[in-house]
Amino acid sequence: MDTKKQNRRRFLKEGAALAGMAVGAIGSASAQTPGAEASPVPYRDRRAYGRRSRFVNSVRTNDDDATHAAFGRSFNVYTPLQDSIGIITPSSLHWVSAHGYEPPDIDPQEHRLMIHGMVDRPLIFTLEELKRLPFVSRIYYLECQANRPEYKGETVQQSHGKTACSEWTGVPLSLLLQEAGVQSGAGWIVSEGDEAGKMTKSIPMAKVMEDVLVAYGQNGEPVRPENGYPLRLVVPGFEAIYSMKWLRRIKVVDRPYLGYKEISRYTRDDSRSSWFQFEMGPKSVITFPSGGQRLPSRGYYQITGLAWSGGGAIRRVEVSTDGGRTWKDAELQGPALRLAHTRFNMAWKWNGEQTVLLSRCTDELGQVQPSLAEFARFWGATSEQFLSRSARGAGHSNSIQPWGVNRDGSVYNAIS
Ligand SMILES: Nc1nc2c(c(=O)[nH]1)N[C@H]1C(S)=C(S)[C@@H](COP(=O)(O)O)O[C@H]1N2
Ligand SMILES: [Mo]
Repeated sequence: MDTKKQNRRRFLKEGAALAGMAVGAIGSASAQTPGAEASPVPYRDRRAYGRRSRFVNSVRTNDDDATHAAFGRSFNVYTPLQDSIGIITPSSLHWVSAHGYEPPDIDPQEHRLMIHGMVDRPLIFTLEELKRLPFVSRIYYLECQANRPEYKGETVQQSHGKTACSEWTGVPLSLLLQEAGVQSGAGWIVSEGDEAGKMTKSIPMAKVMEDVLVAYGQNGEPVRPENGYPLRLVVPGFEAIYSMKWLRRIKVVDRPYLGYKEISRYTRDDSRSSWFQFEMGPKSVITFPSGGQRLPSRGYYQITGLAWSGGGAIRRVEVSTDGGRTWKDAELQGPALRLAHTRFNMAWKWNGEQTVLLSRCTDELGQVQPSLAEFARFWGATSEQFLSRSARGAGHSNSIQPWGVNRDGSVYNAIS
């Protein structure tokens, strides 16, 4: 019998335990902070563009001063994964990383996308012209390579909130390049954004021809301003820095350009290999229960979380409720799409004792998410060096996230 059925049967059999939950013990188990907006939104304001209930107040935040300092005058906020439901991140809660410049306020009528360099026919598109071309919709996650569990956030928003998953709609970049006619000897593109600092990033041609999108749609709406309106690249599975926002120019070239923003972000001077990191490894995290939340009583819970991998689809997620002594397969709540967040669940009866919860995933390539110790060893360092940030930035940190549960039900980050 599969885990799904087993879980359900166990639930039905022991349903009495659930029904017997003391009335006083029923409280909000989520990290949604109570305290609704002062007054209901007037009827006329609710009609034109929908709003969520005034009792729902999950928001993007950033309390990580170190990241702020590192990025200077940046617009960085994280996704509240502790409140996530399903696999799609609402666009309004999609995390934002912007390097030193405010998201620009772009008039779509004025915006142009130029394709030039090693092409037979340089092209300039208006947004309207792009929208006349064949388009596709794909569900892909994005993740910043600075999404590093060893930075020890208190909540899952702080430790893992630089990832989100959307349905992206747009034109395959391969189609535009076929129109332009890529010349022989061209092996890379340089993409450029339209903010004041004109961010650039070089992308290998093989990836471009495989699955890169020039997206104008996000979750059934135009891409949000902070996420790249009116056009962004979506480079699925790669570090999100490749997914150029406010896309205005693509230059076809013979080699990577190593622009200022390309080598000054997420790279290390002592390691040229970090200039060319692409695919993110398999990663999972339990979103409930997670750091900062509180279990109101002993008894039944659904442990739930998200898993994803730059290597493709998630095939398996295992959960341990005893600090790694034993592991059980979690249920993958379909669809488990390639290069998308995948939701996992597992029924758990908390006996009121102190414990540690872990999740670890395996992707379709057979890659298994490592522990922090394994990850550190791979980079010739120790867990302590990663936790103290002296091994700062090595590799794509995808280590297993432990959440500790205290006897009073409080949940804390137990990384060590
Ligand atoms: N034009 C432009 N594109 C950009 C960036 C930027 O600063 N400017 N940041 C990159 C980085 S480092 C990340 S992690 C992702 C963040 O995408 P999001 O803000 O939509 O979550 O955008 C990438 N694309
Ligand atoms: Mo990033």
